[in-house]
Amino acid sequence: SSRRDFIKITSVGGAGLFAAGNVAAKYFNPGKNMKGTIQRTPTYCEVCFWKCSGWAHTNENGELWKVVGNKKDPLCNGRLCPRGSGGIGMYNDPDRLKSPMIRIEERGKQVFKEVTWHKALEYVAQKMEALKEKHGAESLALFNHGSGGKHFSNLVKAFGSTNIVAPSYAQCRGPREAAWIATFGTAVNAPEPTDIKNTNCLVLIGSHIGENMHNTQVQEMSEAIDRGATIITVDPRLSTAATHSKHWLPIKPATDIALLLAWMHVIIYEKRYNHEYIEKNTFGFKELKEYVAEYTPEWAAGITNLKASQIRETAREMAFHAPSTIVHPGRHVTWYGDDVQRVRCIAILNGLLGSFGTKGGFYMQTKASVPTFSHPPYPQPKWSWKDFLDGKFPSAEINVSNAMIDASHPDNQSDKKIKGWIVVGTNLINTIPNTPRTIEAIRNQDLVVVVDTMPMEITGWADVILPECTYLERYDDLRVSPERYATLALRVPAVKPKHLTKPASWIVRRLGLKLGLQDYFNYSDFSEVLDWQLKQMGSSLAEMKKKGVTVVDRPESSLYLPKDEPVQLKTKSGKIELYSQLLEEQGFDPLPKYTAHPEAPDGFYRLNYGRAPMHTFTRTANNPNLSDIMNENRLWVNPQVAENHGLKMNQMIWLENQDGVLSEFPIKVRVTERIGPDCVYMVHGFGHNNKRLKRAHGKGISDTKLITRVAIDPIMGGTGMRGNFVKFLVEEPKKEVES
Ligand code: MGD
Ligand code: SF4
Repeated sequence: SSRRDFIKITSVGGAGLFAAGNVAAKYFNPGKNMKGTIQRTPTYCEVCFWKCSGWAHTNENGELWKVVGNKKDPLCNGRLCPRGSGGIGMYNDPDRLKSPMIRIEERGKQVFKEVTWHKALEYVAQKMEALKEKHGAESLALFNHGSGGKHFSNLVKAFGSTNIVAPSYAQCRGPREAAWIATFGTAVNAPEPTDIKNTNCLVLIGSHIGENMHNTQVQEMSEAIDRGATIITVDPRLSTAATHSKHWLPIKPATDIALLLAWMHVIIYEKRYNHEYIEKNTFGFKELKEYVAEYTPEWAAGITNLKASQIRETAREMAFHAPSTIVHPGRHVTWYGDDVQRVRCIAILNGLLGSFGTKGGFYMQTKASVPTFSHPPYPQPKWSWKDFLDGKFPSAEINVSNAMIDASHPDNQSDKKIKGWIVVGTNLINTIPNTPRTIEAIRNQDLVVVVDTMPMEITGWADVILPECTYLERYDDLRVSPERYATLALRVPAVKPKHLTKPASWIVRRLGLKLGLQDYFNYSDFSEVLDWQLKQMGSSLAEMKKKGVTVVDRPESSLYLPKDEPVQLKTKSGKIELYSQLLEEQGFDPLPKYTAHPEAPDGFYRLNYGRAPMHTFTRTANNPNLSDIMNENRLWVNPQVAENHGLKMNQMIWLENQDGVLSEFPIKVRVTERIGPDCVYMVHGFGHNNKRLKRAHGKGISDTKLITRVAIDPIMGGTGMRGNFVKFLVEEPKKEVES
């Protein structure tokens, strides 16, 4: 198979590499007059957080036409993914929030009245003052995801709280960051520094690049496939990546650590590592060698349902290509509660293969540094989330969202309590597992403010809804991602905000003024901040508006660690810690241990979930362009399982989990050989129950609602979500479920 049917990314010209005919045409605004002068305005995409930079095109009437990639941006190489091209659907969505609103009935009943911005912000400011008076400024938490959150962080810190949190840590990347820090002294960060462009062997463990559409990774992987690089995919499901792999290992879910230990065993006991490299650069090789002695491929085969010969063969192949081999750290890695240790295994393997800081392995990231616009120092809070954790989750480098739910919950016995929420750009109801607990925490708040572009499940629980305009209608901070090259990308409004929506930068400034915090917002429009920052860096807003992106070149040699010198890392030993002294000191296993996880009860199947290339989490389900391509999720069921339960293709069924929780809506069955008999699979992000989402309401089901059993990682607090089991209900259940 070639990249042609793998990659589904639009090119600058718009014709693109779409497999299914002219799907790209759907992304252009139909019926708009495209004659005359076309304006292009720089932006960077917010449909996911890869942040590809692009150009928004408007016609002579100032109407938005299309968004295309910026050729100069190494994060997209001039091509946006299907979601990014469909970004204008966020702007055009008729269901968008249109006005500030205040709740007029009980929380959660979703009865609001439209109010002016003045009234809404007066209300919020008054409630915030009351909160400070009664519980202290620290009782305010900011839940955020995306660029609006950056503006609100400034406000919340100026107000006196550092209880700021995003789901991208404890529901996503957190375990891998902790594992990497324990092994290499540095986090993986996003975008991942995987040198796929130059690799000869890419190993994916439950990381489905291609369905998980992160632009440059997908582009580089497609090229790697064309170059004939070896792809090894470990997934209980024949994912898109698996179909393009030389080796597919259909592992029994929840047993990955056993496989990873066996791979180490083969590499070490068959002496397929570079002795000199290991000697010079690693710490704890002897301990690791002794430790994995018993973890033979035969041992792992019994646990993983894989063949010992295949485990051996794939380990040899990885070692053969080393150090130009990447064992990918994954992205959404909060699965079973021992996730730091699973990713530690991945890190150790990369350490054994010598791929860290090596061409074709992991490059060393770099990043532009932007001067801070002057403001007074933030007040020192009396307590922060670290104090609330009180030594729990010692490897949590940043705040843990589920711990903030605990701090907000009525059962919180500590004197450190969260009593007010500002939620910006995150649909917590469908994002943090164990929804009933999130709702109990919401009910316990004195104030809930939600800043969103759409009426989502979380806005239904707000006291005040503040409608933000979309990324195509606003300025935001400069994009500075850690990458191969230091880059800056600019976001400029291509069109005026629709309805009464406003940019987060405007909202926080107005709120700041009402709270007497004007010194923290020393500008009248956010463009002044950008211009000042760019001028400090020798450019200007006017110049960047023409370029959209600036790239600082870098000699290739500086991308990798010097070959002849020993590594000097920020670990305790300064070396790659195969044996982690940090974890040992924190009271955890210094070498990762395999533990068996609970199995599905009779008649139940493990609920597995993932991504689709045309959607991001829950945020895109109602997008007119993207729902046109995929408007519901389906339940993948193995043919044998389907036969045992009498299920047919496209039959609508309901699900019930191990705790008796029912799906709110039915889901269509997809009978497919691509999934094994021990789990079922669905794409995350569907099953919306907010009726204001006219396109997405009741389409498919929400995996989150069925995730009521959560295995918390003791090392950093991540929420393991894959230990939930479902059974099939062919008739609509009678029981009403609270949403
Ligand atoms: P979404 O669910 O897409 O992502 O979780 P979230 O960040 O909560 O919700 C995004 C919200 O932002 C939506 O309400 C959307 O309307 C709003 N929004 C979009 N654009 C803007 C904007 O410009 N401004 C404002 N103010 N709002 C905007 C993601 C999180 O979910 C992550 S990172 C991962 S990896 C986890 N994945 C995951 C999973 O796979 N399965 C389950 N069950 N749970 C998961 N939770 C985690
Ligand atoms: Fe946008 Fe796609 Fe890039 Fe994500 S990967 S930022 S959705 S173009």
